[in-house]
Amino acid sequence: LLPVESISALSRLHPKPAQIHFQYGTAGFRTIASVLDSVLFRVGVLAGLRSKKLDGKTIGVMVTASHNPEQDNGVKLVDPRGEMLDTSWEIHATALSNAQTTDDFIRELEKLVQALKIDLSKPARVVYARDTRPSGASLVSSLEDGIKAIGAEGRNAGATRETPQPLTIDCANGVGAPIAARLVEYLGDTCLWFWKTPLNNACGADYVKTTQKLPPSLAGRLQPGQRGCSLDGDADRLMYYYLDDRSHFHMLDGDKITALVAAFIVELVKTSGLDSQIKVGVVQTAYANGASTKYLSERLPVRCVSTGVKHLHHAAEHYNIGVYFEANGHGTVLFSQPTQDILASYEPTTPAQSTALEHLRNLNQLINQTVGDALSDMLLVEVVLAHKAYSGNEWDSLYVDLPNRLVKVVVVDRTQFKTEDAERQLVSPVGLQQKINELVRRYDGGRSFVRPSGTEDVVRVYAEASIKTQADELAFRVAGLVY
Ligand code: NG1
Ligand code: ZN
Repeated sequence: LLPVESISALSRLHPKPAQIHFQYGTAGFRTIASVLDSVLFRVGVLAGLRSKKLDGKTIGVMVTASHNPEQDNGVKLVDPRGEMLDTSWEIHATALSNAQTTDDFIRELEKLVQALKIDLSKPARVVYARDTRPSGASLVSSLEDGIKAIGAEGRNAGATRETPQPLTIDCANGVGAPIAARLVEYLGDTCLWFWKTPLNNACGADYVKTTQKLPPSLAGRLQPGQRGCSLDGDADRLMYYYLDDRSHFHMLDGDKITALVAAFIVELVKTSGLDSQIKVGVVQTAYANGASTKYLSERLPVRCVSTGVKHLHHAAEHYNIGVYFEANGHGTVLFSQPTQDILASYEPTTPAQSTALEHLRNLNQLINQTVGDALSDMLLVEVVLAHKAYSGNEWDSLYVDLPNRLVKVVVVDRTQFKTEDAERQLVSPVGLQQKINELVRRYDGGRSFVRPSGTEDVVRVYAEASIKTQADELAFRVAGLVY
């Protein structure tokens, strides 16, 4: 019942070097990488047998030599609940790895199957990964041969880092376009550049945010799974988006950028061992999606301020590292001067701390802390996505946006509308806020506020609810109260 033919054929591609004795110990097999080829193949077969023995439960295989020098490598097996391989199987691993010829190997396997009464008709599943050693890729392919030889189902959980999909940049044909063109020369195939439409016409960050649609000129260019971004004409706003497998459009706005970047920085500060000295905080406005506020508040301090970059920027200066993006894509990250001094002088004590510190120092260089540089923001997003190996979909899944609706109402005199509490409460016209509150209470997950625009002669009404039709309805009913 053992698939002798497939094992023999593949085993001959991975002969055991003569005069070497292998030993499966606490660290699994670990030695100079150049002699490990046959071991990896045989571990693949063994992992399949172990999975069959455990009724098809998944066995893990990790290809690494941990802190050893780069020219070493190794492999260890992990049992289904993440624990070390059962010690009684270490002997089997050692015996299989030392069989000199393919025939010896087959004989050892038959002995093992019989002695342990392994039911070969059971399914087998193996999940594997490797570290960054140069020898890793070829050792993993030997392992895959072993997994294939025994007929197990293998899943690569991180043996190779996939090259990120190229980014499509829409600069709304504005001032970002010639700069993006120069950037593309440096970045080569990793980003595509595009500026074929008239300035701000059915393209750009504002078009994306207000219509929640892909700029028509990108239709057909952006492939399913790919991400793109739009800057506005003066290149101070940034909107991301991607098409899912079914070509559905998903927008990743300033709130999503905040969540991505803030979570990444918090993680680096913690890993670097600086979390008692460097406090990271977020600034938002009332237009931030409620789901983003919830996601962020569970992780770090969040402040809400009045609309407009000057308010956000000022509040962000009160944190050691302050992250702020308006939902519409204006924003940046600020590192206070004392924080920059700490980053410059801090002496890490472990390799992990040292790597995280280096990332923080580099971020401080990368980010244009003078607000209004959407290309710098874009590079920041790209860096985080690459580090986290996130696709658009994984980024989007950090939290799920609450359905929302923004409407403009033309009124006779917008100066009648006065607010407090970071524009979330109307104090004038008197009595209007109570009416809004009464309406909001009737909607599941309802939230709504009204404020006069600072840039247009209108009053803006924002509403959120747990379902889209309700958010729309709430917005229009509040608009009805304002009008
Ligand atoms: P007003 O018009 O005050 O809502 C708009 C944006 C702000 C900010 C400013 C400045 C919304 C709801 N409002 O302000 O976020 O970007 O323009 O450009 O997006
Ligand atoms: Zn702008």
